Amino acid sequence: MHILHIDMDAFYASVEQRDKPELQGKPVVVGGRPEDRGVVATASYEARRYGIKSAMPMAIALKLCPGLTVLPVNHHKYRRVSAAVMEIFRAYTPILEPVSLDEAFLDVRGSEKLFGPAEVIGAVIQKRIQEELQLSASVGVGPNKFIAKLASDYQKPNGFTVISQEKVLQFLAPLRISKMWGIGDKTAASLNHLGIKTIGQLRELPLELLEGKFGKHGRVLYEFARGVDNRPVKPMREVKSLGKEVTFPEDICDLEVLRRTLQELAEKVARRLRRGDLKTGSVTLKIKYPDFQLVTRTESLPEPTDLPGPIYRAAGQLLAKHCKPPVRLLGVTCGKLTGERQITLFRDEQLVKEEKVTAALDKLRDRYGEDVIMAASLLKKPNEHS
Ligand code: TTP
Ligand code: MG
Repeated sequence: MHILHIDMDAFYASVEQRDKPELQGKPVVVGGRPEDRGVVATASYEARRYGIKSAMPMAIALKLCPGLTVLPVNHHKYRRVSAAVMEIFRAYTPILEPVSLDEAFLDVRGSEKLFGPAEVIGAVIQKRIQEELQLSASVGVGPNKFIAKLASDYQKPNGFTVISQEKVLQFLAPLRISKMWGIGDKTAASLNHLGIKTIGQLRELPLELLEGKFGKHGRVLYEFARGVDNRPVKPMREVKSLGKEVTFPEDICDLEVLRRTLQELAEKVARRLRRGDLKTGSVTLKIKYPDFQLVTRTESLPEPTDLPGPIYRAAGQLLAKHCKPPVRLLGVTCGKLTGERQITLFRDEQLVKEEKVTAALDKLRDRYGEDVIMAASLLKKPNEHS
């Protein structure tokens, strides 16, 4: 019993209710606007009482609960809160596997001598999240990931469920198969067809039948039904660099095409930096020639950035200096990543402007997808390029 699964309750909505006390105890959802055909990202537990759920069209949510407060998604804020939650987790074990912004697995096998048994660690973490962040989390403790995840879900919100090895079979038996990991609508429908609704009933099916019906996945179902799960908690490796590259369908001689490709790569890498709340202090240009010879050149930046402009300019200078077309592959990698917000006294006018434009573009991308917009210069024909 060394595995914890911790999941924040109604995460986005709880963060908003915490920051706007007048919304506490009220039905609140976070998501897209009904006039944009937006959907619910998450609903407060008060809103769930009206039948409102994640992924439901906002227009329907408003019909179910006319007094509903609808708030936009504030990714930046949730990422910040998520980082604080993960930092609390990390204080108790380095074997930490974040699954999404608001949930993670922890393997505390090596920490129990120091902090006490797994359930004590779970209780301490839950209390710290409440006291330090004014948010509630549900904690599951079990012998493996599968059981810990079901346990954290068992008594939400603010749940605390410990399932020891001896209790596993008894705990699983009445649970609906749709709660099981890896059972999607299709598998569930096909099992329902056999009259199987609970994990206890699933356990009665022989291995051969499950393998015959679901292939490799059949064995997983067989084992999960018995509470067996040998997947390790995989600690997240620290991100040291972030890069993006393209191999051209045919070798490129035109420097202008290479420059535009660089700009696209810079846009993408910068967007990934912003998503991770990271800034880069160095840019590496990677060039592979038709004979597979590989050249990399690195340039430090005057100040850390998460904007495409400075990344593109540094990469472009390296390109002008070192590149001898034709080129087979081009890549841009950002290194020297930092997480902390840097305060700069002297802001470059152009950068301030770019920051504003980039933030506006990010909003559109969050709403409509990555590919809807690109920098205007990417749309220009080569001879129009300034
Ligand atoms: P969940 O942990 O699935 O949901 P939750 O934290 O809102 O509620 P609870 O755990 O108490 O049942 O997801 C975490 C966050 O991820 C959620 O607050 C919003 C976001 N999310 C979406 O944006 N879209 C979705 O469809 C889902 C399920 C979640
Ligand atoms: Mg959650």
